[in-house]
Amino acid sequence: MNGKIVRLISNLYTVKCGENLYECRARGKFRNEKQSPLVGDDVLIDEKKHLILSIYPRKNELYRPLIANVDGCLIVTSVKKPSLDLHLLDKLLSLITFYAIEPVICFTKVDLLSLEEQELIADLKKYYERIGIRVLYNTEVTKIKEIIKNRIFVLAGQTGAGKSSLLNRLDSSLHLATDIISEALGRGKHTTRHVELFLIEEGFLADTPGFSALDLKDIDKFSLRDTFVEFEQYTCKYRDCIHFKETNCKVKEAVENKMILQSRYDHYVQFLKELEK
Ligand SMILES: Nc1nc2c(ncn2[C@@H]2O[C@H](COP(=O)(O)OP(=O)(O)O)[C@@H](O)[C@H]2O)c(=O)[nH]1
Ligand SMILES: [Mg+2]
Ligand SMILES: [Zn+2]
Repeated sequence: MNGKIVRLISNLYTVKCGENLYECRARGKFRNEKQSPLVGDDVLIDEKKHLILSIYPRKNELYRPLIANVDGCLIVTSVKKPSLDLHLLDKLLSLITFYAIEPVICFTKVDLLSLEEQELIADLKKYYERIGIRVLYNTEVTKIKEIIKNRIFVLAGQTGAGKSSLLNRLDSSLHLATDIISEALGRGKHTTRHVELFLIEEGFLADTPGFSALDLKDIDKFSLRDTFVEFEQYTCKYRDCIHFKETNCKVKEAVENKMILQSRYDHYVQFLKELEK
């Protein structure tokens, strides 16, 4: 029978075949082949012996969390408490774009802002949308569900940004613990390997926050440059212009003319310097 692995606790996999769930173990041969099934894998199982027999080819695999076939990442970004962190947002956008996964920005806690502050967030939303990134508010449950539909998404974002609350909003039967305190108390749970995909209507969302421990150091400077997708439309004097110390740089001109957001460019230069170190 064909199915998808939706949960792994210690060495026990839960495989979803249509509407049914099967608890399976991985066949011994995987260990010899130094391969192991991952959450997100499409697999062939022997449903009577409760064994995973083989893994279908993967589109990609993430290490944190360990999930295969990831289509997108919801970057849960709080605008207050914790305050808006555009440096982190741009870093996550670059990382996710580099891994060829679709980033989607999800702003939370806009209700804590004054109307004036809300305008600033709306402007920011427009900028990121203009460069081709989808941006939503956590209140837009229907739109978020549409994006996840038939795909696998992971969450990213700081502690307290509202990731668990978002999952609860998407599926009120989940009752996930929210708040920093309950999360801190739950730390012990992470000693066993536990990765789980929640079925949100017809899509999957991982409960484990991804990307937080990753950084950009494995990326070369040209790849970093290319993750800033809005730079691509400018043709500089030098074809391999890195838009930093070069003269006649159209990207730097665009920053001066406010066509490119100053914070985006500043973060780009900061990441570039981190790579050079
Ligand atoms: N006012 C407000 N509070 C929120 C919102 N989303 C989450 N919270 C609160 O922020 C705190 C942290 O949320 P949680 O979901 O645990 O964050 P996580 O660490 O990213 O999983 C909790 O007290 C939530 O009730 C929101 O949109 N507005
Ligand atoms: Mg949480
Ligand atoms: Zn340039």
